[in-house]
Amino acid sequence: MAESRETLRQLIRRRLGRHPFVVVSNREPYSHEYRNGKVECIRPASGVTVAVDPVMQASRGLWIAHGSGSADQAVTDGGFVSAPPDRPTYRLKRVWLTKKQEEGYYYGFANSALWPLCHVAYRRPVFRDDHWRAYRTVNLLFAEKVAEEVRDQDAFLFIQDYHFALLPRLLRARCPNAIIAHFWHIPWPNPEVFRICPWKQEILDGLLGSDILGFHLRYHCMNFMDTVDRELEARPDREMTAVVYQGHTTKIRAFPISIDFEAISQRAASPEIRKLAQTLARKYRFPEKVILGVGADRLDYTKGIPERLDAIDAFLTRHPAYRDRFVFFQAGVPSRTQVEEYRRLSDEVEQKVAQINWKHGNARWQPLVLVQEHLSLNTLLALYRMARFALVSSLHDGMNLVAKEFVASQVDSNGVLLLSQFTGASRELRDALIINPYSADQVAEKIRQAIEMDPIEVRRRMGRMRRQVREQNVYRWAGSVIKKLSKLA
Ligand code: GDG
Repeated sequence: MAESRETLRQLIRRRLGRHPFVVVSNREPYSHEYRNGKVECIRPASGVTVAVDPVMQASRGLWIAHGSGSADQAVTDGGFVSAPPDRPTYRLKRVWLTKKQEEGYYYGFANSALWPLCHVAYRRPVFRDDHWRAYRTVNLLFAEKVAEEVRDQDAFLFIQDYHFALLPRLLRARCPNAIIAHFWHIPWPNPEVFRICPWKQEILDGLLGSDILGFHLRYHCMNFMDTVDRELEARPDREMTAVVYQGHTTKIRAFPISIDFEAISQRAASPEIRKLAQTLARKYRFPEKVILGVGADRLDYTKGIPERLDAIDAFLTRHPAYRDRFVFFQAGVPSRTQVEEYRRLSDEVEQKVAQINWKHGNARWQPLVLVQEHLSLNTLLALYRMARFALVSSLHDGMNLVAKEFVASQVDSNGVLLLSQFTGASRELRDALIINPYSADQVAEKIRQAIEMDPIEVRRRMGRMRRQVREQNVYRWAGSVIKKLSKLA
C-alpha cells in the first residue's frame, strides 16, 4: 500500500510521540501579499515548500521561515500564523530579515555563491566577504529563533536546504537534546568543484552538526563524503555512509524526494480542470487539434530554458509539416530577480521566444507562448492535461518535481515526458524519453519521437511511471527520514 498523509500521521505519532517536530526553511509555505489593495495568500513556486507542506500537515508541528511577503507582518499575530490558511493544521513562525540581510544572505551567498557552486551549469560563483558575513548572521538569527521554541526539549529538528548550512552546528550548541536532520535539496558537487569555496571548511563543519544529512541521490552522498575526506580532519566511513568528526557521527543518506501524487492526480481529474483547459485554449488561441508541449519552471539558468527553446527551433526547422498545429507553452515564474544573472536570463528567454516566433510563425499562428508570471496550480494542471508532452531540460537538478507533477496529472496516461539526464528524477523515471539538453538537435528528434509515439506505447510508459510515483510519493520520503530520526532518539 502506498504511504499517505494518514499513514505518515500515524507513523509520526508512533515514532515521534509528543516531542516537538520543527521544520526550518528559508522560503515560507504560504506568503501574504498586497495585490490591488487586498491581501492575498500565495503558495510560492518552490520545490522545497511544495514537498514539505503536506508533511507538515501530517505532523502538525511548527515551521519556521523567512517572512518575505509584503503583507506578512500585517497578518501575523505575535510572529505566528496558522497554516494552511483554509484548513489550519500547523503553525508558521515568521522570521523578519532586513533588506541588507536578505541581500547578503539570500541573493548573495546562498544564490550567487552556493547555488552556482553546487549546480554544474557553467556559471561562476561569486564569493564576497560581506555576503558570507550576512549568511552567518542570518544562520545565527534563525538558530536563536529555533532555540526560543525548543530549548532543552527532546525535539526533532528538520532543516531544509543550502540556505542553512551553518544551522545544524549552531543548534547543537543551543538545543542539547534535539535530534537534528538536514536535507540538502540541490546536488552536491565533486570535491574538485567544491574546493574553490573560500569558506568550505566552515560549511562542512556546520553541516556535520547534524545527526542525519540527506541528499536526493546516493551519488550526491558520495560526493559529499569525498569532499569531507579532502577538506577536513574527519573520518568518512564509506561502508556505513557516515562521517565521524570531532567525536560526533553524522549519517549521510539518500532520500529521493517526491510529491503528493494522489492530491495532484485527483485535482487533475476534476471537471473544473477540464473546463479550465477549454478556457485556456481559447485565451491563448491554440489551433484546433493543437499538438501542445509544456514547460513550467522558475526562471533559473539551471532549468535549461534557452536550450529548450533552441531545441524547439531545431524541431520546427527539421519538421516544417508540424507548423500551424504545434504550440509550446513555457510558464516561467520570475525568480531571484535581484541577481543580475537571473535578469539576464529573463531577457534572453524573451528575445529567443520573439526570434523563434518571428522565424517560424505567420499571421495566424505562433509556435511559442511565454508567460512570465506565477500561474495557479490549476492552470498548470489544465495545461499538463492538454499537453502531448512536457519538456524538462534542466542542465543540473536535485530532483525536479515538475517532472513528477506532470506524471501525476496524466490521469488518462496520454502524455510523454521528456526528461533531462541531469535531473535526479531521471534516475527513477526510466520510461521518460531521456534527453541531453546540451544537444538541440538530439532534443528536437526526441520531440518528434514523443509526438509520433504509438498511443499504446505512450500509455504503457506513462502507466508505469504513474505507478512508480504513486508508490514513491512525498509521504514515503518523509516517512523514511522520520524512521531514521526516531532510531536516534
Ligand atoms: C529545489 C531543487 C528539487 C513552478 N512554476 C510555478 C509553480 N512551480 C512549482 C512546480 C514545482 C516547484 O514549483 C518547482 O520544483 P522543482 O523541484 O522543479 O524545482 P526547484 O524550485 O528548483 O526546487 C530541485 C526541489 O528543490 C525539491 O527538493 O527537486 O532539484 O532545485 O512544484 O510546480 N507553481 C505554481 N505556479 C507556477 O507558475 N503554482
